[in-house]
Amino acid sequence: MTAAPGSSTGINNNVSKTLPTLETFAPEHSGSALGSVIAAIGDASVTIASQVRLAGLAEVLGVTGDVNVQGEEVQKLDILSNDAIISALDKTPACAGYASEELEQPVYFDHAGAEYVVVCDPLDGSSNIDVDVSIGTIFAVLRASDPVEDSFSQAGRRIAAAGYVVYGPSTVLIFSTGDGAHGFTLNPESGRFHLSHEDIRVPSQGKTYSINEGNSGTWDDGVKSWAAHVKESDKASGRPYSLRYVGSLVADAHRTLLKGGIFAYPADTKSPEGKLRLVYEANPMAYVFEAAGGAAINGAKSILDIQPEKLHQRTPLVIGSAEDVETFRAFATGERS
Ligand code: P6P
Repeated sequence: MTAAPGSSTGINNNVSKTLPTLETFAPEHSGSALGSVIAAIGDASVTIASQVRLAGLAEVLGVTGDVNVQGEEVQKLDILSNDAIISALDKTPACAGYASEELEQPVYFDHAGAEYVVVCDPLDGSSNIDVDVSIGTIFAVLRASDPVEDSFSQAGRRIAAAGYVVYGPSTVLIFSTGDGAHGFTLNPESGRFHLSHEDIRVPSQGKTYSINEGNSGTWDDGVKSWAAHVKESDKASGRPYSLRYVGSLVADAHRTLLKGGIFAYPADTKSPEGKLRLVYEANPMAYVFEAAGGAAINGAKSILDIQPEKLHQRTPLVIGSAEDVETFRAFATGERS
């Protein structure tokens, strides 16, 4: 196959240039304060994508030797990603503050009258960096409270916008402002995101389940019963489901958002509160899934209705197709056995 004119890859890259960009897609946002915050996160993710792509060559692989507030080994790309986002938001007058998995406390910007704050896991799944598995940035935008310090304890239901960026074979930014979810794919030649997934709808039921089966000995009886249920053979209900588990939340969530099915990281005896973080991992994912017609619970109730008590608190997280999440809830609460 010969390369298309002007392209070194054989893919006609001119098409993407006619598609709406992150800035032009939502006229009600482009130029708005909220749009400027989303655009800033998009700009930072372009920088992060280039660093992820060069990880091996730029010798940013490996660890800094430090440990973050979570007690986890810090990968160099975690820090570079966090710095890229802070730098972008520091240049965004609409952003008053930023909280991150990489920071014990939020940072605040000297932006008088700024309307929003951002919460973020700048590089989720970073333990997969060295083995070239898809990783990602997860974010939510909340309205700034008065005092601004109270902004970060708002329940997910109050999110103004949320989404994630998956650094995989392509770099895709998914975001929602509450009514539908949309995807933009980065054109690495232009450095711009172009609309590639308009109005994503999570299928009402899927064919895959995504959970770390290695933890099955630590699950409670309800989760064990659910896991047995999805593995039973029953053609009428599309079972058994296939297991798909990357071990990178953004990768597992993105597949589930587009194809349906269910992702679950339930509480277990190792992680009695769950492993994933409520404010900057579960809430943004829950917001996107509900906006796309899916569901997101902690096993019993909607993630978005949980009142955060601490910035870095953990939660069980179950996201996916509405019917699949409801089946999980029924088993997890003992309604079914
Ligand atoms: P486990 C990655 O470390 C992460 O925080 C999420 O991205 C992922 O879903 C989860 O942990 C994987 O955890 O215990 O299955 O390795």
